[in-house]
Amino acid sequence: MRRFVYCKVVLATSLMWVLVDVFLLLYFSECNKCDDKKERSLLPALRAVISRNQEGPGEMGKAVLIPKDDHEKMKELFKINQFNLMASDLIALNRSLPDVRLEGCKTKVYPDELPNTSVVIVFHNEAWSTLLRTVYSVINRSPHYLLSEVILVDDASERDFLKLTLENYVKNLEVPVKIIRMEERSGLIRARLRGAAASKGQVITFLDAHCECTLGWLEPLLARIKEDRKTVVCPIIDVISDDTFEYMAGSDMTYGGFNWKLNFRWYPVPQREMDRRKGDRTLPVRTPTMAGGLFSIDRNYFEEIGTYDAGMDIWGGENLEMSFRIWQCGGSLEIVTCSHVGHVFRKATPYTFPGGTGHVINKNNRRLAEVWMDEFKDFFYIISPGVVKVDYGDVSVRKSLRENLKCKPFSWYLENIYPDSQIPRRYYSLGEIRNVETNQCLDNMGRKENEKVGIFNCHGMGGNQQGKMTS
Ligand SMILES: [Mn+2]
Repeated sequence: MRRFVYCKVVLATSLMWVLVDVFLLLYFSECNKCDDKKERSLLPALRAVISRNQEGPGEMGKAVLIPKDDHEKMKELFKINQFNLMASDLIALNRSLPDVRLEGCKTKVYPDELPNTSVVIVFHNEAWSTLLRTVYSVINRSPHYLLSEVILVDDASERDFLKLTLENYVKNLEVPVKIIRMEERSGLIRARLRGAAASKGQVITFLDAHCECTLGWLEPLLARIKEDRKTVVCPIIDVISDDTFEYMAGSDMTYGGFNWKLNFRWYPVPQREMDRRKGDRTLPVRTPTMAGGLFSIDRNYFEEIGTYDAGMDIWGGENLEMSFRIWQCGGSLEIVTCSHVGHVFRKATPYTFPGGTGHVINKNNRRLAEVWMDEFKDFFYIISPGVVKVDYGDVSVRKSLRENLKCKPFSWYLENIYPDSQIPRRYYSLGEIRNVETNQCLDNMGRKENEKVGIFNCHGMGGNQQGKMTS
């Protein structure tokens, strides 16, 4: 009996020493710049040890699988936010994540004097667990001297827990969290404008309400803005599965573009951009467009360049509008490949679009095309004939902004920033290719590039029968 007690004591003390060793090891390996007073406290290191020892659901970004018995309930809950709410609710609000950065990113040293940032997060009926996990990941993985505040803009949510419960909860967080309420449903664009106006940081970082920031996400973004204040920067957007909440690293080999219908799309980073960076994948990628959900911008530059087009409704097109504007008006847009932030990508939107999804997006795209695309807007109108019928409001303010900023033409953008665009810089003619005898037209039959075209009865609606003569 005594021997058993003896064993227990020996085991307990050795376990304690192992923990102390792990702690010291982590403390000294994490803290490469130990002269740095700001991060000297033992707390972050301790927290790192604790989070690494967690073995709960979803830790280290692992998938959460719901047992078969709960599948009915799971499917019901899925509909609320169009992601697996049951899985999300099982995961700790401060779950651990893998370090998915390129090796070359882990040892980069950034200047001490970086600008600080406000983080602006707009939400509309967001789930508690995803919203708070976003906030925790920002607070726990950003050096606090770089984080001015977190601003949550509530775009007229209807759920009760997002009211007083949320307000009381965020009071206890380590970083000031401000909640702003829109009086009525206003959409992403106007809500972000409100958040930006209330923010105090030198940089504004916009995030979606279902994100998770990874270790070292912030410094490379701010460092790039410090180097050039007219650079607008995006992290690599990693994928958080909407089914399992598994964390999957995004690629540094894709960048943002768009197709004829002005849909944002990811495309492989072309060779010219690889060559410009001399093959160093840790250097920022110049990207023609951004996805729009996640980016940082110098706050004064945000003002100078004309914030957002407040005439746009709810959501859609604002990311391309901003992308064209930045490039055409003398700034640049980059993906900082050393910064990783996860985002829950969904297959369907859970949001309502007052006025109808199609109408809202057509209106926004029409404003985008009218203000920034010059004669190239015809490509868009020909392929989406419905767009020309929508009332897009008054764009004179945006047109004079373009004039005042002495922005370059869209042809310059296509030539210099997006030469691999589907929209040709030079063309002779646009239209259908019709056999007048049979009234049949060449039709891409919905197939992809470099596949065979087909022949189909002419429908005169453009779309798949739209051709361009380029030489
Ligand atoms: Mn989103």
